[in-house]
Amino acid sequence: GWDLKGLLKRNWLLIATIVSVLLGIGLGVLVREYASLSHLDKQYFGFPGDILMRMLKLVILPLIISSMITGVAALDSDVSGKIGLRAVVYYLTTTIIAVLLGIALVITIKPGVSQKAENIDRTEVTQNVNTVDTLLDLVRNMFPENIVQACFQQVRVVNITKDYIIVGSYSDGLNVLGLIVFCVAFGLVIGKMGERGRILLEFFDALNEATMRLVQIIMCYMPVGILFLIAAKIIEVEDWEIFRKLGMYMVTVLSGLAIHSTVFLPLIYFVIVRKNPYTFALGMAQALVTALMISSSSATLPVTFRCAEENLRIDKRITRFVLPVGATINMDGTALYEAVAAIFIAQLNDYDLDVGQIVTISVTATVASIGAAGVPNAGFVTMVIVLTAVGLPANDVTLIIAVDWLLDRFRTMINVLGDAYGAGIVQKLSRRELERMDGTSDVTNPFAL
Ligand code: DAS
Repeated sequence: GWDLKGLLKRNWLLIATIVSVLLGIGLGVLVREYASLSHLDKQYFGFPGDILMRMLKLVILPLIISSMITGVAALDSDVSGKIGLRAVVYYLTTTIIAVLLGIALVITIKPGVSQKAENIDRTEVTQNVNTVDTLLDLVRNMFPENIVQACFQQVRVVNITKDYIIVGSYSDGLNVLGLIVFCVAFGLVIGKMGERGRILLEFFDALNEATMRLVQIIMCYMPVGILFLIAAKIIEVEDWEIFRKLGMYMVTVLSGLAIHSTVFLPLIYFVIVRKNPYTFALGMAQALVTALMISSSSATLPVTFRCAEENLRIDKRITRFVLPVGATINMDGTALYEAVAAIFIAQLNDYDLDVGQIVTISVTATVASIGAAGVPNAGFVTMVIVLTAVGLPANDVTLIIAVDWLLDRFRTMINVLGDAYGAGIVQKLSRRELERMDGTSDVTNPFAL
């Protein structure tokens, strides 16, 4: 029969989030109607929400450092084989395709751009910075001269005179790109150090676990924070167009996910495996529905395994590596979502992104999706990294947070589908190694040649 208590217990955070979104809307509307708050009062009202945002930003630094270093160091031993390497190439390629698709959609649909104000005040503020300098700036940021400074400052080009580039003004925030480059290099070195590197690896591994536990605690506060963030937003809102924009934002993310999962992934699968990609997806149906229900790739993993091995008959030696690693690092849906969300926030703020910033968004969205754990709302937490990287105001995530519980489900579904296609593709590419491994070809396996 129905285990209502168990159901509530497992989904309490989701239920609390939805309830707090509704309560937040109700509270906001009530206060707006019946109380006249001064500007100061409104700020006080948003206080619990501010605290949530501060907590989310607080974990960024340990999160980037620990997850990047451990991720890269662990890869090194697993990927020694060709099978692992193929999987990683697949993960990266599809993630980047997803990011580019997201960027293309959000730039054409323009969900965050006001319809009315469009051509009114566009007096070009001609900046003295051209594309080359922006890109140089980007590369310069990748190599911070001081790792401690990179934790709170970002170097930017200020002024370009005729003959000199003066690098000097600093903007607040994290030099995310610089930290990532450092951590990847550091992780690679640790992975290659053997025994002696193990101490460091264990240290960062423990740091990663501790940080994730902190994130879990923050998640418990999230319903309270969300309630006030939303209520405060509704109270201060003057331009109701914001809800049209939010709707368009959701449409952008969902259509991106739809295109990626029904066109791009199947196409790649078909080109390499030469089998019907939609029959393949049907075989994964149960895992996809599970992902949609629980918004966690990691928790869906047992079902993903079952579908891949029993319905699609993918070799266990392949699924054993490709699925669990994929569930933690291969997140096409999350990457697409993060890129769209960051550019959406830029559009809301009338913030013109230059080429360097778009590149930064692509890189950080890819990396942030790799860094996101396969648990509910993880992509939202790491999205703040993307915002910080290009200096966008993280406070605007209020709107995004309100609908995250819904988008999270769909992107998780695409994350799981991406892992599954990966297993099918890697199996096809690795048939020689597999045959050599068991001496004979696997006759029960329809994918083997
Ligand atoms: N929900 C996560 C997953 O399991 C990722 C995310 O939040 O984007 O895939």
